[in-house]
Parts: sequence; C-alpha cells; structure tokens
Amino acid sequence: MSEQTLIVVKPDAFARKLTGKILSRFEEKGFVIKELKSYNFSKEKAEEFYSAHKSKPFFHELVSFIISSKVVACILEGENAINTVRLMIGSTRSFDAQPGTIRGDYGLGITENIIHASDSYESFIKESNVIFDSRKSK
Ligand code: FUP
Repeated sequence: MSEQTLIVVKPDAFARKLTGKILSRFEEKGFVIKELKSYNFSKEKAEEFYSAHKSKPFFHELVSFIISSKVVACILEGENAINTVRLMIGSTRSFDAQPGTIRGDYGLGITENIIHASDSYESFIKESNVIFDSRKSK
C-alpha cells in the first residue's frame, strides 16, 4: 500500500553536509519526495514533536539537540513507506545500527543519530503537522 512518512535530517547530519546523500538513498529506493523544507525547530515545537518522550531522562538533551541548528524535513511517499523507511534508517543507537542503514553508515551517537523517521501512521500525522502545519488525520 502506498503511504507517506516523515523524515528529519538532524542537526549533526545537516552540519556534516549529508542531506543530499541521505535524500538520494530514499529516491534510489523508489520513494518520491512530496514535501521538502529546511526548518528551525523552536523549543515549543520541538517539545511537541517529541512529546512521547516527555518523561524520559534524555528529553531535555533531545530537545536541545534538535533546536541547536537547522534540520531538513521531508515527506516521502511510496509502498509501505513507514516501515521500509524505518528499516533504512537503522537502530536508534547508531553504533549498534547495521552497516548499510543510514545510521549504521554515518553515525556513532544516540541523541546525535543523524535522522528521524515516523514510527507509525499516528506519529506521521502528528509530526508532520508540527512541521508542515496543514496535514490532517484520515
Ligand atoms: P528512534 O525512533 O529510533 O528515533 O528512537 P526513539 O523513539 O527510541 O528515541 C527518539 C530519540 O531519542 C532518538 F532518536 C534519540 C533519542 N534518544 C536519546 O537521546 N537517548 C536514549 O537513550 C534513547 C533515545
């Protein structure tokens, strides 16, 4: 089933000029870029974006990191996009992520882990509404 998902190229990857390489991987896989923008999270928007992690010990570190500089947000469309894109980004802890995945190939960090991707349809709607404003739940 064709569906959409959201990815965010995080500040570490943006600063290292990996955005083009990362977007290319998704295009080469067959996904279509439906929306694309560079974006600066405000603290308020970052807290909303990561509200599922509000009670976690790393919440403040996570919010500080994502607001620390520019990110690139992208809505991708294609077959099974949510799960397939999650497979392509790899495990949360980049040093554990399989080579061949984006985190596995480009990073070593946990908070600084290169890329975010929505983990469910509900997360996609919520997260894309934070960044792109105009999307609605089905
Ligand atoms: P993921 O879905 O792979 O991005 O990972 P999670 O939803 O578990 O975590 C969201 C973000 O919190 C991760 F991208 C990185 C950050 N995090 C930490 O900073 N420390 C941790 O111990 C776990 C996650």
